[in-house]
Amino acid sequence: MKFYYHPISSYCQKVMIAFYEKDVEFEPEIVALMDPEEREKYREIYPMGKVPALVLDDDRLIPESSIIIEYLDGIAEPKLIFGDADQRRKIRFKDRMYDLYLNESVSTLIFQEMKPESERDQERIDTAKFRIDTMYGFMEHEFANQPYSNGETFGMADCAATPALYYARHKAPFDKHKHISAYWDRLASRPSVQRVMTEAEPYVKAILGQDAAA
Ligand SMILES: N[C@@H](CCC(=O)N[C@@H](CS)C(=O)NCC(=O)O)C(=O)O
Repeated sequence: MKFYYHPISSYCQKVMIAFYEKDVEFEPEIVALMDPEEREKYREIYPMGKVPALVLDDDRLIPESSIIIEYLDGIAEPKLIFGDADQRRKIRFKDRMYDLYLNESVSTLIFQEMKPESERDQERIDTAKFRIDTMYGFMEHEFANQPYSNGETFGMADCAATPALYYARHKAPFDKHKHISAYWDRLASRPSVQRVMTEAEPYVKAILGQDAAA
């Protein structure tokens, strides 16, 4: 299967963590999203133009990070969406929370800061900061009692939280939240996460600067 991605993209990192946790082989294909020609070419594969997307050997297209992980769960262990129906619902809920309110907000801060000050949208920045603070409050409480987002076992929501926290470290530091910091240390010590971050590092340094990858 062919995996269309970019190493700097948090949603792609989320899926790559799942690939490496499961040790599933895939053919990686970097999409240079900054290059208009490559972008147009990629739209022939996935008209929405978003990465990640997976194309199976029988040509079925599977876009969307959570849906790709759900597909991978059907073909390889360990399960990242596990447990009974209620537990699986909770995993999907947290995965969405991390995507929509943590990851999207951290990305907003990164992209807004890349703009000249006069062009920044203060309302968007304030909303992003509010959502990050709210998520940190929720996470600090959760991780006081459990090592991973849905209990004792690493799952899909943790795949989503990892890239969000990787980028948040500098844009919205969580070092004053001791339980989130300990959670980050647990995530960062996983071989799957180390591999994804090592592969991303040269791109992160080149695009976002030396400090972003530190
Ligand atoms: N909901 C999608 C989000 C994917 C997404 O936003 N990908 C970004 C990179 S992190 C992208 O392709 N951006 C290019 C664009 O928006 O055109 C998922 O979970 O896969």
